[in-house]
Amino acid sequence: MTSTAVPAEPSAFSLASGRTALIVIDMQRDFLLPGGFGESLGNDVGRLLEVVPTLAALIAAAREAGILVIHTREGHEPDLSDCPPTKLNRGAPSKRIGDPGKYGRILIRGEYGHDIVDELAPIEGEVVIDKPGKGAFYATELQDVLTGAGITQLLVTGVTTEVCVHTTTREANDRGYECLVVSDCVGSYFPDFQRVGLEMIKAQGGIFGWVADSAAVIGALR
Ligand code: TIU
Repeated sequence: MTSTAVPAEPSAFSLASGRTALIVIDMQRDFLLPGGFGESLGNDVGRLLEVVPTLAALIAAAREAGILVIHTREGHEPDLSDCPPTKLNRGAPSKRIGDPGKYGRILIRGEYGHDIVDELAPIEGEVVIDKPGKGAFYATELQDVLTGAGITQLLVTGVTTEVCVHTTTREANDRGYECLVVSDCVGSYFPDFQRVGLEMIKAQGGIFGWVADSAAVIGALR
């Protein structure tokens, strides 16, 4: 199997396309559009929308290169049986998970707001992982999907950088996956968290993984 060196920090990332999946974390209307969960937590959701065109281009390049694309969605069963009380109540959100929002019940599976924004909609053959937590491995089939597909490397994208992207990257790193976080395809409501979140990944010799921008990754996929 051939591998291609992606210019990355803290060192070049050796991308083996046959063993790589692109994971797109939680690009859901509830996080990106006004009236959803992100806004109910007091956030300026506009910042996350900036990622959409860049990520759409990376997804297109991955599809073209035959890379497995995996999407995740954070959310809960309609009866909230999989949502711990701490998550429901934390931070006194203006609307809680399960309350009616502009796009249906907030962060509930099957609701319009829970689904992925139109620009990044999964296509046939792509995997969609529904997760109740911030990490994509907790209480999901992700590990089995990756093992079954022979994946050992992840290109990590989505929102938010310091929450679900970080949790998933840390979980993946502990499981032995090589993670390349794509800096302009992850987004945060907070510019400082975006900057420091990326620094934390690549610090200490790449304690959780590597960081590169989408131009570097797309260049290696061609
Ligand atoms: N609040 C926040 O920054 N993020 C989340 O609640 N979930 C994800 O990051 N997907």
